[in-house]
Amino acid sequence: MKALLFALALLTSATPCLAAEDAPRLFAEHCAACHGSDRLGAIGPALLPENLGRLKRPEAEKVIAEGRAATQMPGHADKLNPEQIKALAEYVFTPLAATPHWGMAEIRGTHVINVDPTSLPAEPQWKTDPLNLFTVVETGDHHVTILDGDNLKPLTRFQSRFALHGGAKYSPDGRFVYLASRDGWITKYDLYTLQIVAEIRAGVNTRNVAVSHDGRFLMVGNMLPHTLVALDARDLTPLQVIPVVGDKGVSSRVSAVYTAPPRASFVVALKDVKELWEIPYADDAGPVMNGFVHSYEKGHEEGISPGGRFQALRIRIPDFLDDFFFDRTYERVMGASRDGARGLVVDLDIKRKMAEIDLPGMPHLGSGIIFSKEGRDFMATPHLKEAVISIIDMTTWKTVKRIPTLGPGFFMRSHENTPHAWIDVSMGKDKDAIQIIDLGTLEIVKTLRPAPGKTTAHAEFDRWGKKVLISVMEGEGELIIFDAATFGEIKRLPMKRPVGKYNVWNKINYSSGTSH
Ligand code: DHE
Repeated sequence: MKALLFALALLTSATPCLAAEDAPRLFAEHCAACHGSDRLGAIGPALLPENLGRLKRPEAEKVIAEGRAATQMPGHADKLNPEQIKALAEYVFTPLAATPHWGMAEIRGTHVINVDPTSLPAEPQWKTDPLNLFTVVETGDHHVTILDGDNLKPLTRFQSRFALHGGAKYSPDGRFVYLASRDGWITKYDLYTLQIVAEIRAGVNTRNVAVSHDGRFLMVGNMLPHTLVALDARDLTPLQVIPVVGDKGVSSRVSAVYTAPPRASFVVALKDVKELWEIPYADDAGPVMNGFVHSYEKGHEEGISPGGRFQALRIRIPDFLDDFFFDRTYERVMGASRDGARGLVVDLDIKRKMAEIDLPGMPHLGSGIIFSKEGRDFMATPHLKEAVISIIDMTTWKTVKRIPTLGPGFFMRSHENTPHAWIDVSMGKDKDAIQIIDLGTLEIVKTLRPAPGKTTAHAEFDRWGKKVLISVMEGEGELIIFDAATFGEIKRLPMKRPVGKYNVWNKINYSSGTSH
């Protein structure tokens, strides 16, 4: 009998059929020390499906087996068999049973102030144009390069939090840059002294961050948990956690939060509730009308300022919004619906939908641009699922032209000093192509393939609109800099999967050719 049991035990250990319940045990043994027993992250990143972004399962298995270069993640192939590795990869792609709690106490517990912001020197500690710098996010090895836009040489390169995502945001004077990671870390970096000032983890999975136009506040929009978190821009002290709950009691992930400077407010789109929120931040912003979502008593959690400084106004809309874009007045918001079938125009003053836009094919409104033609404003947007750029008349809200491209694309850029817009088509088979549109004729005038076969995307102009920087988004990638007028190549800089790059001047002046 003993021999039979032994043989059975041998058989089961040799059979690569791992019970699902073994995955949590393996995780606790091999991963929890760095990634947290709750998978919310510790010295290593959070291992949740929401945070793993576009990482594919086979890639996850490879990382578990072989480790990740230039990080502290070691390979586990010598300790785990292929089935165990598969089970672990399966486990990290399984959503948590309940939305994790990440309230004021947890947020405060992560706050690090490296430098007293009041002790910083008033002038840059280097000589170049401070308003023509670029912050370049390199996700290949989780670094950021600060690039001098005049001589195209890096000023410095530093390690960032894991998986930065979304546009870097600047203080109104362009001195500080704020970076958000998918894991919820917000970093404040001083461009004058080239050092990190403060960091805080505002969420478990963060969508993006907005900076108030007066530079006083940051508003962080989270997917996990369902919150908005207000921070003091000086040192990132948390001010308030606002639960994102619709008027029927359903909570929602945040799709995006952006600043509306003339309104002194943050505007927030929601993924799971048919509402658009506006959160005024001016000192005299008080309860001016019915419809506030949160009062201190009802809603917000452990706010520092009594009464909850930030109060959200809700606007009911007929759809969930995945992304949005302002008109020049910031009175109107163009939103893309979650199913990608149509667009809505919402008037923030009248507080309701005022038009629908014919926009199938998942428009990527956040990276659209505004340009003027014969005295009228037009908006141009790429689509994630259609090989086309849509041009929308911002007076009639009609789609006046659809420019066929080589494939669906992610990003679009222009500048006040150029007659062109640059797009990528990186979501299709021609992922190595960059196309240039003449905004006068609305025709494609040039297609570039500077790195054949490699994913090439995300253009950004320098402050003068004379140079265009493009990313070759590969592990061993590069930035390629073009002359905006001749389309000729100027320079290449090797980089590790450079994704986004953000010019200080264009951002702080809310250039109509770039994202805000
Ligand atoms: Fe992004 C910006 C959402 C996938 C690179 N992306 C943004 C913003 C949002 C968003 C809401 C605006 C943030 C801001 O600037 O404040 N991104 C999404 C998605 O929903 C999507 C499709 C799925 C997801 O995984 O979240 C997505 N994004 C990606 C990528 O796969 C990209 C190409 C590579 C990456 O880093 O993950 C990517 N997103 C970017 C970049 C920006 C961005 C470079 C900044 C655009 C800009 O120029 O301002």
